[in-house]
Amino acid sequence: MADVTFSQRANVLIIGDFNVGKSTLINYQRTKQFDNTIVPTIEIEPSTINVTVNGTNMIFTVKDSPGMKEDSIKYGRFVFPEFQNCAVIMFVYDKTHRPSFDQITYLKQMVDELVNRRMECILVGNKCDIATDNDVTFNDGHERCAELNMDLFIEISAKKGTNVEELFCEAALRLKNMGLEFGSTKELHKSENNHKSCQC
Ligand SMILES: Nc1nc2c(ncn2[C@@H]2O[C@H](COP(=O)(O)OP(=O)(O)O)[C@@H](O)[C@H]2O)c(=O)[nH]1
Ligand SMILES: [Mg+2]
Repeated sequence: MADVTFSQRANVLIIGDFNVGKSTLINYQRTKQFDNTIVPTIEIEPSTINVTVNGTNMIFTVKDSPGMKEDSIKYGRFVFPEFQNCAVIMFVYDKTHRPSFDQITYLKQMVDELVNRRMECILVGNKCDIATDNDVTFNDGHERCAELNMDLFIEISAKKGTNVEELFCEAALRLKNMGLEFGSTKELHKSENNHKSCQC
């Protein structure tokens, strides 16, 4: 008889300045490889990622987004509506580019203004493989996470794959613990062999 597990779905939105590595992050989690031919993202691009935590299969619809550049009004019209139907938002910055870190404050304020419900907000410092002591430090990220009342801070390298699996597993675990109250549905689902397991 087929192995039947309880499977859950959730929307995950990835936001942050352009060039911080949002698309590279999603691609790495899907393929376990770095792709340096990724083209600029010009619209919301959904893709599916499976994560298994503690025996529960979770299906994430991960929505990639374009960076804000200089037109924040157009960006708002385009990306802010996506805030309404996600269970997790990953706020990504580039450790080697401080303006991308500063932009996180604005983005989190917009989320707080526009969304009146519980969701998981995860602060992600990317490009730790090339960051130096002069760049945005772990402490900077840690403090900003607390100041902005976010739920988790993690540093990753979407190029090397450092902490990428951990990031998605952590998001899945948190949703599992929350009982997936928002931005998600529950359904019975047959387990498949290509679902990624992790040590969470
Ligand atoms: N060294 C390094 N480069 C990265 C990393 N992640 C992304 N990049 C590079 O940063 C550039 C922008 O990446 P992209 O994913 O298109 O950024 P997006 O605009 O936020 O989607 C590309 O040249 C990537 O190869 C990383 O973790 N380390
Ligand atoms: Mg992109």
